[in-house]
Amino acid sequence: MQREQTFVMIKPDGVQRGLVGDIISRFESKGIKIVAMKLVAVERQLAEKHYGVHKGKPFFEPTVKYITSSPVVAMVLEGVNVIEMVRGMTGATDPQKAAMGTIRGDYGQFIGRNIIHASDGKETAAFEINLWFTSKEIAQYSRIDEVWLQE
Ligand code: FUP
Repeated sequence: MQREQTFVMIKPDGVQRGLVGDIISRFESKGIKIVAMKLVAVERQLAEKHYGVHKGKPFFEPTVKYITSSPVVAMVLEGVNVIEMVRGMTGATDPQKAAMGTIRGDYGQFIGRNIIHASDGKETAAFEINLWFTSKEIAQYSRIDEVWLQE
């Protein structure tokens, strides 16, 4: 059981629609630890790097415009198997296809406004954490309920 970290961003629609508290609450209630968090007015250069793998695709430009249109909440979450667990909580990329009970399934309707981003693997998580945060911004601490999360 290896502890790992993942990068999560509540996108502009999530912030504008007042969903930040509800979304963070889901992670907290699941027992996932927040180790870094900030509100960011995203610059174009950062957005282009973040979505670099999609450069040249038709949705690249609209997606960059979307996440630079209004502030986002960026965070690093930590826990055992947290990358896969958070992707599961996030749901399918297209909110129309995302299962109810997932963040995109419960709060979204359209792929171009899908509320949240979460790293999709170990390498992506390391790249995105390093892109959005300095090591000084990431805290190391124990959560008091950690002993109650596992046998
Ligand atoms: P995800 O990992 O679920 O965030 O999805 P992707 O990395 O495949 O896509 C990144 C973002 O591009 C999505 F959040 C929304 C946008 N996108 C589209 O608008 N249309 C598409 O067909 C695919 C992605």
